[in-house]
Amino acid sequence: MAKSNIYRFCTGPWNWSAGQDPYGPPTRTEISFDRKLAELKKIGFEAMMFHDDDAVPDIDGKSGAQVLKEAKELKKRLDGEGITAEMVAPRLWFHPNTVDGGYTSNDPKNRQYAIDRSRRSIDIANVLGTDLLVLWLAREGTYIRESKSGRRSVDLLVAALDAMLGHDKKIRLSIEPKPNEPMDVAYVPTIGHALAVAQLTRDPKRVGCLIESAHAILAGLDPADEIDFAMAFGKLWSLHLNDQNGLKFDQDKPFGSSNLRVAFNQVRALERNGYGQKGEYVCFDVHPFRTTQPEQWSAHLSNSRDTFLRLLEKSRSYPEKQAERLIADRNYQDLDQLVIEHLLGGK
Ligand code: XUL
Ligand code: MN
Repeated sequence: MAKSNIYRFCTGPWNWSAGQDPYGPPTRTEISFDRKLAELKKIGFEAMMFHDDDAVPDIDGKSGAQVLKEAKELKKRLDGEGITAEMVAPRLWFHPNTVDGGYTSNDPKNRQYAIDRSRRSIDIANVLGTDLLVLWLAREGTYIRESKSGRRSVDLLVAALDAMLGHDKKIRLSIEPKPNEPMDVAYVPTIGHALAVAQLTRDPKRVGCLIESAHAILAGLDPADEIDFAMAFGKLWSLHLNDQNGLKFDQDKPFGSSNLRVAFNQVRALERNGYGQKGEYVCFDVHPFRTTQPEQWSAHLSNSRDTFLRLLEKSRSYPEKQAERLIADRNYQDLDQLVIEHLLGGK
């Protein structure tokens, strides 16, 4: 296993998925949470990220006191394994109350459900010892545009973020933008949108973002540019590295699987901005292929980590001086080939 200097790695329990897709059932048996937890250290990971109901299953049927009790039990188990909880994210896309969105639902009762559940997630985050709440705004958008007002949706989103910031004076909100899926069109499709919404809240300093490579690609953007943009504002508080082959369903492929050069440029962007130096984790939101055999159950994670570390070496050995000369001469033709040769390992 290659060594990393400052980067620390993280993933979520949902990333050991069992192969189901919209067209077919699971192809592997589910793996127990205990087995996943015990596996993390072995594959070079130090942290786990949680949806609220990954931390406390069947959360909606439990009292506040029961939720906290179970969160405390989980914290003990994490401590026992030496694993940190990186973040908690409210899962606002399964429950019948979220069919038409959570914070931007047209039904006020459903909007209240979304806010209450987010507050519960913050309480869980507190118990697990993390100040990071991740918001993937899954259904905050529309299937048909005329069903909601975009302007009203921005106001509702800001009101929901304000309720979360008011619930806990220390919590930081990290918005994970995605332009589509499950919705046709989402209200917060890019990092620019996320950071603009942050500015409207009661405490913009506590609202930042999370970049997922596949989500940026689905928005037609280069994830490396999204990283540079977010970090120019000091707002990249978490990261979901993975890969995506063009504009189709969200694929969550292993890091570098589709486009090694795009992956290389993400690592370079993280390096030049000092990602990780404030304790941020490199998380992989990747899934095994439907065809993956059970005995390969963690390979998508360890492979993503290995690829990241190999690209880190490539980033650190990149011939900067030579590249600078070519840039000064506007010789982008040779610069292009320099990058290709460097990634290929030289002649
Ligand atoms: C969905 C996605 C989620 C979030 C966490 O595309 O990436 O898994 O990362 O809710
Ligand atoms: Mn993600």
